[in-house]
Amino acid sequence: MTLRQALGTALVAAALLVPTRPALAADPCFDVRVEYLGRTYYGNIGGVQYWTWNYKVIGETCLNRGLSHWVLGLCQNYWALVRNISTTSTDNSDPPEGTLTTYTTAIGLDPTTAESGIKWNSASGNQLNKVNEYDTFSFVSPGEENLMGVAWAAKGATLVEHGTTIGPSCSPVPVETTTWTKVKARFGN
Ligand SMILES: [Ca+2]
Repeated sequence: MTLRQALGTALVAAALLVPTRPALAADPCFDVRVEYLGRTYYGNIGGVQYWTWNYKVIGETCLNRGLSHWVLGLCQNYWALVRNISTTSTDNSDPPEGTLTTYTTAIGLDPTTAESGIKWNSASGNQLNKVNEYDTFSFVSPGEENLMGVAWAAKGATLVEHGTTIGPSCSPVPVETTTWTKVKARFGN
């Protein structure tokens, strides 16, 4: 083809690549932040200190896709020790949609965000889908406060956001208290 024909073909192809959408349609956006609200002492279980860890997830900047789920990074060493993962949040941050939000929970690898730890899935009630709307979360786990930060990930529609917050450290790994006699017995002496 001639140069003019080639140029025309390229222009048509370029025009086809321009997405068409209603002028007023908002681009999908999803932005939350995770705030660490501190920990309270839970108790001594088998010689291991347990704490209740508290968090708040808040919509910010631009949020027109609801929170599908979020994951707080937690070392695999602690997975079997975690208990009392919260499944509800009651708040007045979005009154028209109600005060109660329920979540299902899981522990492990979330393939959609590639984050491993505690996962909260939006289940029913008032979904977190507005700027300044928030829900609160908690769980009980051992671990020192890791001021270097632990990872989190959150997903709304196809949008994934990653960040860091404060949470249980990966080390030292909690160890059940034992006696020298029991240790020796374990090794047959
Ligand atoms: Ca809402």
